[in-house]
Amino acid sequence: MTAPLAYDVTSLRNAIKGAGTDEKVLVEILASRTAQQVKDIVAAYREEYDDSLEEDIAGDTSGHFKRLLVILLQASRQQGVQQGNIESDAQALFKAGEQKFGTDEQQFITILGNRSAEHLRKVFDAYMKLSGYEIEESIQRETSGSLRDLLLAVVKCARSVPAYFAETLYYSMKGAGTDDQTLIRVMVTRSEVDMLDIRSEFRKISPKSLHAMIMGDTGGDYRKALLLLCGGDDAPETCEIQYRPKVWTHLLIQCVFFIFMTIYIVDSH
Ligand SMILES: [Ca+2]
Repeated sequence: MTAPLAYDVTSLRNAIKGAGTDEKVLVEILASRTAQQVKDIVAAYREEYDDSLEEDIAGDTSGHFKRLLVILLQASRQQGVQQGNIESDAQALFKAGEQKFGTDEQQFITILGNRSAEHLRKVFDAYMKLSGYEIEESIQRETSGSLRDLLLAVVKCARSVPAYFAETLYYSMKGAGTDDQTLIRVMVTRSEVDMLDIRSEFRKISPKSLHAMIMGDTGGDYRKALLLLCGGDDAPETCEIQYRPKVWTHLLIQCVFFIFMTIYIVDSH
């Protein structure tokens, strides 16, 4: 099992088996992972705990939020663009939300849970032309709670996964205090995947680079490890100079982190 996969499996287990449910972790992981990654997570979870992740999540959540999580766990998004459905999907979303008294959440779940990212981006454009709203605005108005968070995460990931993680990292550090669990989880699971793209997206939304913000928000060995996962420091608007530590250094750090977090999590229960 790779370190990021093991980290996902442990994070999901702790999100549902701890006291209460950590919806934020469910949302972040299930909205952003590829179909193959979700399948690997489900298989690794079964191997590790001899439990069904779908049953465990379904047992811990409810309503429309649960329904969309289950669809995402089944990892069966359509492939490519269904040209003939772009307009009708946009209309169905408009009718299910802005044009309806109340909201038909099921329609949002079906379309956002089953269409490909590529198809959804075209639906969002058609939706904007049709309604005059960004789909995010309508989701904000028409839904609430964990379902709203999950729908927004799915939309953001359909638009750009690195942009979604740049935003997640930014809010984990912005303002007073730091959401260390989120910061570590994103850095460990994305460092070998799309960290350079995340760093460049981060630069678009933050006055400081990811590197500089980690420097300011953390300390000691923890900071050193996070900075290694991050790589170089990006100047505003340019990401030309890209420093990448050797792959084995990354893996070593991930392993150390993983062990550290496992001890921390086990210890805190
Ligand atoms: Ca409505």
